Amino acid sequence: MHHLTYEAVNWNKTTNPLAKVFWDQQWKQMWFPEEIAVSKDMKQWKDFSHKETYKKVFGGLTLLDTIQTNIGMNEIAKYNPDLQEKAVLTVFGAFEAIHAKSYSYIFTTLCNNDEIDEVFKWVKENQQLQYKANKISEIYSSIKENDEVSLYKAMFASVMLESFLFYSGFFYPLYLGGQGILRNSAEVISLILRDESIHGVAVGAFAQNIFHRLKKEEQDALKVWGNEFLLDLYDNELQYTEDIYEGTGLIEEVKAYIRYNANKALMNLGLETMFPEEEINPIVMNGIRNEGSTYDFFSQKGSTYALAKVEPITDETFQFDFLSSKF
Ligand code: MN3
Ligand code: MN3
Repeated sequence: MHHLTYEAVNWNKTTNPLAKVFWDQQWKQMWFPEEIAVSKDMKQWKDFSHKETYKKVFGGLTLLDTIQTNIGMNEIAKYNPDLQEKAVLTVFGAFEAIHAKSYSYIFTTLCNNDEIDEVFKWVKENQQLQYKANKISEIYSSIKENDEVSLYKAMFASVMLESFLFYSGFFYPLYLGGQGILRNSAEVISLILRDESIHGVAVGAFAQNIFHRLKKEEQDALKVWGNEFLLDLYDNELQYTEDIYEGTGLIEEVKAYIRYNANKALMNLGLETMFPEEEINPIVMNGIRNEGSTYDFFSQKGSTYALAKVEPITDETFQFDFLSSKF
């Protein structure tokens, strides 16, 4: 019988100080959707005029978080040789499962069974949604053993999903919640967003460590690949936005927000931004900039909940000398 030598994860050694920081922050942010009183949104929901857009937004987000649970974090954790990073990514995966489930909690509260079935059917049939799911999953499923280039690509794809693709969906509940419309559902989204911010920064940082070990030619090739990959997803995202936001009058604002977050994803990876700076709707930005204090902005329950359990995240939380990542 052939024996392999298995190594035990050793947290006594700080081989990777970042892994410990991300581990601590993620657990401090523990939350469950059932702790938010989404049922308080039911009255407003009855008269809400863009239900289709709202349901599609949440359907799309559910699919992305499902992939991130079942394929993304699993595959990246599996092939990442760093045992502490592996543990952190596995914890992130558990949070992805909470995210994916939390949309169902909102659906269950606001919609009837037929409406819910219709959304999940739409998810399988929407071309742009399936396109991005395929593009990202393909990269996740192509990681090879002991191959840093394919692992880097998977991490890059993960940051695209977490820091860029989610935001065409996040826009709507943040935009509405900021105006006191369906604000409990928006609070669930702001809790998800708080996790995704860590994931984007963490996986971006782990990817940067790999990138710096690669040869110049490999780095150059990955930069070209990354730009093409992002632009491909961006084109698809514009079509997706035109489809789901039709009739809301918000399409151009969502597109600007998509470009803003594409730039943020690139910054998380330590790469140059691609799109010029432009103005983002301040209602939506407020939900992003004050991640730690978003909870004053939303419902009372969240405010108490967040204060009791979490130290606010500020720009400084993730400021490391060797990272160029910023919120
Ligand atoms: Mn998630
Ligand atoms: Mn995530």
